[in-house]
Amino acid sequence: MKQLFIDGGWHDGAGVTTTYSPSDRSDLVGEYASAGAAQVELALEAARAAAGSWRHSGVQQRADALDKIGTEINERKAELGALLAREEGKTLPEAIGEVGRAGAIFKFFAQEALRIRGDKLASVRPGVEVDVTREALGVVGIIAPWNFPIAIPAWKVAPALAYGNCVVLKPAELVPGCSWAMAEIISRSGLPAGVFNLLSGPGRIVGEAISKDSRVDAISFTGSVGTGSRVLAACAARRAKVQLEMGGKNPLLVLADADLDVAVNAAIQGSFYSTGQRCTASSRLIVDETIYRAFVAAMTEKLGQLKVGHALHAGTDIGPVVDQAQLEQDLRYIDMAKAEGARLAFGGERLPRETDGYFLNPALFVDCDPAMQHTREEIFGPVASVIPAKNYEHALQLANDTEFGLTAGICTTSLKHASHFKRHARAGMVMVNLPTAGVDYHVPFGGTKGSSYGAREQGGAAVEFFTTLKTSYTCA
Ligand code: UN1
Repeated sequence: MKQLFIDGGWHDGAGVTTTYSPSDRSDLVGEYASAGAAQVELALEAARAAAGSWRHSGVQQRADALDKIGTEINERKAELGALLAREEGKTLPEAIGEVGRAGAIFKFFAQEALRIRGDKLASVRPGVEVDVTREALGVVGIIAPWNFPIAIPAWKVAPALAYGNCVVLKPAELVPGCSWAMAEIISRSGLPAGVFNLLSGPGRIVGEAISKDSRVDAISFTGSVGTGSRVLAACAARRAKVQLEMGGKNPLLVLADADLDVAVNAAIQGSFYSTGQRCTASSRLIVDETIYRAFVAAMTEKLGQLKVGHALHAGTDIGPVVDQAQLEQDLRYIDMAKAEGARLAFGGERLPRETDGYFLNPALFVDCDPAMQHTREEIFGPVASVIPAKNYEHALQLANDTEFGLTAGICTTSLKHASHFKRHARAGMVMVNLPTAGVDYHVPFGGTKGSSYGAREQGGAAVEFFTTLKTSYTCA
């Protein structure tokens, strides 16, 4: 059994979580200790105790540790990618790519630790100088989702450590293995005891405890709207800093002048790769009437060529759905879409394979009306809705008619429409002639409206969440 990492040592939990591959229910991935109240207590005490000196640690020490972690993650990309693909079900190439992204993130933040900037200003009072500096928050609780089992923990843990914070990481219960592997690498990176702690376990025990405990200065959360709202309420009640990344119902516009191949590739990738299990997925395909028939025909043809299967098998394009509950949710929405009168142009049924896994044929619904419920709620599966639009202005209005605002894409050869869309799409990230999912690691990530709350993640923007400002006045 793989243990919890607390205060520089390995500990048993209150229970054990056994994980099985969604590609093959007979493939036992691992047994992981699951924290109870006693382990939460140990970890919070350890993190609190370490925070006092870690906040004043040298930036070279932080940079060296993060760089070492990044190097080992990169060196073990194939092995860790295979673990990720087995545990979560994304295809091996996608999984290896995600591990590489995690390695790159650690190396990026290793360097960012050396670039913590401040300002020096003249005071309005002659003879007085003002320094504005950034300081660590203290202890940061991290609650990570299952769909990016190593990249999301990495993009929260690396900046937290780089800016001098101690960390308590709670990975999603479905994917403790990738965080365990990352924690094991971190355990050998030279960080002092208590600076990084791994608390795998259930949300109702670990997630709730760290959200409510005053020893945790801030929470960085990625997950569902429902859980995010509970985390927000717990943090608000005790005035803790919080950042939330939640759902999306991201539009991808296909204008009359789009390059059809570019649009179809963007839509296939954005809607169905990673089995559609991304908050950045292109779940609403808003297509100009003049190109509509050609687009739908090209999409169904392309979908027919995709191989849905075991995440580890060569040639698989789309892996399984992550678990039974998610599969049931996907199937419920597929039934709902049919009942609402959308036309199923492709897929939507479970697929038998030689192994017992959660294989679902990607579903493409066409002739959808923007009032239909399945076009308004996040499904988080390989299900996309094609909505016809009269022209660009209509498409833009449909794109923004959502409670979410994470990403928005447009396929067009018109500079005028692309530029207008970049300014008018109500989303935190806009993509032109690209899928709405699949982002760089060195630039800000986050959304508007119901998708996100608090400061942006990733890139140089991460400093805003993981530090606080101090203004010092000196009369020399
Ligand atoms: C991506 O599309 O590259 O949970 C990243 C998610 C997002 C990450 C998406 N927070 O799907």
